[in-house]
Amino acid sequence: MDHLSQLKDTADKITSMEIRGAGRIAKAAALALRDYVESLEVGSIGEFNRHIENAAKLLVDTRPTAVSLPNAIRLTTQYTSSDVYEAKEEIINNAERFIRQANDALRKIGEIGARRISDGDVIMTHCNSNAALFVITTAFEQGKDISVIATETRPRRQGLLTSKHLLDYGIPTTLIVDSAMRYCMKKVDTVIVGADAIAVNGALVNKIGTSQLALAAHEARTNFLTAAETYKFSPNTIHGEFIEIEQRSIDEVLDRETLADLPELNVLNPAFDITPPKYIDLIITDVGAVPPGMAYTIIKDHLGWEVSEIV
Ligand code: RI2
Repeated sequence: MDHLSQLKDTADKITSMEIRGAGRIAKAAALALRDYVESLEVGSIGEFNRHIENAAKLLVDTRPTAVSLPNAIRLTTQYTSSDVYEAKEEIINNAERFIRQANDALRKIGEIGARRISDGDVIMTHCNSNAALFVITTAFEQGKDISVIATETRPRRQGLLTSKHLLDYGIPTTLIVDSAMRYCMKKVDTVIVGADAIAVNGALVNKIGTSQLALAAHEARTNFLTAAETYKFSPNTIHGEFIEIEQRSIDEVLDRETLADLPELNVLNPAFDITPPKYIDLIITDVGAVPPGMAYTIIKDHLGWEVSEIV
């Protein structure tokens, strides 16, 4: 397979969710750009720029919600040289740096988040978040006797991936259907989920059902944490932009036969929802455990975007 086909293959895998999870898609995009650039043979910097723009667009268009994707692509494709060879080197270095820092961020989030987990805690998590799992497994490796309640996470049932991962570590895990989250909340000490995006006001965009989980935790006075690398914060939201909620195929919800039996049925399949900052106790990032009100500072200090730059 040539490198453009490989790039398209990565884009298709992100769209179909064969590669999924906000962090994983960001790293896959950075890697795809690195490999693409390595093989790119062009005659001029103008041609090079056009190829990079097209490649970036192909990747960024795959999934609209997880801001990790445009952030990773922007950080990877920032180059200053007008010499093709040097510009290539810059992109390759950027991609490798992004992947290295993203992996390091997970380790730091694990360390910081594990301090919020006590011996004997019951933790509830939703969907399948690498960042949230790093917190849970780090706490377990520190010798804390913990157990986890994992929500199934319809329609794609990522809760099964989470359960398998935790069981492989030897962490006692119970799977529940999503609608049992409030019923089971009374047993829970801490809820921890991942993040597809954090807006400038500290609102969390994460897998559909997260906002219900946050409400149930709030009502029960249970801690609600989200684990988010700094590249999951959305710079565009300081420009007043909304974060688009991805609507996925209804085939994920019902099989074709059932749909054929109910031709007049409308089915919706929003992939994400928004949890207001007032329901979030802490955001566990790689630069510290911060309240949602610090989102702007993270965007400014760690992504380099400021309100003053807006024209
Ligand atoms: P990590 C996932 O999205 C889930 O919503 C999860 O909470 C979030 O990405 C963050 O995952 P999807 O790709 O980056 O399953 O922490 O739609 O792995």
